[in-house]
Amino acid sequence: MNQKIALITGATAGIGYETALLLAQNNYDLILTGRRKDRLDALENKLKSSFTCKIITLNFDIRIKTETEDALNSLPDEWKAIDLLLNNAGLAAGLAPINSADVDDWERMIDTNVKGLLYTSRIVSTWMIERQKGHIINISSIAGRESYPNGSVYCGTKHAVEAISRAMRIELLPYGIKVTTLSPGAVETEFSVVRFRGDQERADQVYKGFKPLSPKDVAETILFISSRPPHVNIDDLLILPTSQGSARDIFRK
Ligand code: NDP
Ligand code: 8X3
Repeated sequence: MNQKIALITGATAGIGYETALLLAQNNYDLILTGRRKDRLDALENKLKSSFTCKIITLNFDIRIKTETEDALNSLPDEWKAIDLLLNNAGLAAGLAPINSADVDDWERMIDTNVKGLLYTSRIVSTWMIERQKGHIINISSIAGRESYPNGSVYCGTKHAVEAISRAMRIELLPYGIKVTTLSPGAVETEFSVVRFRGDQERADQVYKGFKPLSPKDVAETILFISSRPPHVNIDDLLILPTSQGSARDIFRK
């Protein structure tokens, strides 16, 4: 085994995928999760052919409590010594006002972004408490600090992540466990394609006329956060593209 173990939820795309690549280069063994098994297998092969790290992939839907519990509890004991948990799996579904938004979209966002994060954190924090060490990084969003029209529930889920994160931070203080809230602005990933149900043209409009963050920019920030000395915790960090000043203020040329 390498010296450190990281568990990344939602490693099949975007921020989670890039973070897996970067942590593999930085002496982490990795537990990688997601629903798309073909992508998990491809990532595992890529990492194993390029780096010396060990990999376990767990293919489950984080919205389903029993699937999440069974997958995590199936880990061999030596893999439960997780140093870094990146609660990253998440999505926005739709962009619509309160009176006409799709209720199923609300369920997907709440179940993934809030309940999935909670199911995972409950189990992994128990293991961290036993070892009196660990670091949990919760991916929130600028939408966790501001609300924008037609995004009530996505913004609501990310505000919940911020609140949960702050409480976790205090609850886990006695055990020396670090908790960080990391809130990105616009990052060009599959996020908008998912939000607009596969409409690539509409997704492209989101990033038009300015340079958004890349998932690698966020991965590098995660590596920085996770490599601070034991007495330093990056508590709460907002990272935005230079052209973005708030959730709704993006300077486009
Ligand atoms: P992507 O769509 O590129 O990646 C999302 C990841 O989450 C995928 O690996 C996906 O895996 C996983 N995921 C989604 N739903 C589930 C589920 N039910 N069970 C298990 N895994 C799931 O988006 P990003 O990389 O951009 O998003 C990562 C995080 O960053 C999210 O929490 C998002 O809210 C947040 N964020 C994104 C921003 C952006 O502008 N892109 C800005 C701020 C925050 P699979 O589909 O294989 O299950
Ligand atoms: C993703 C960024 O502004 O689309 O969390 O909500 S935003």
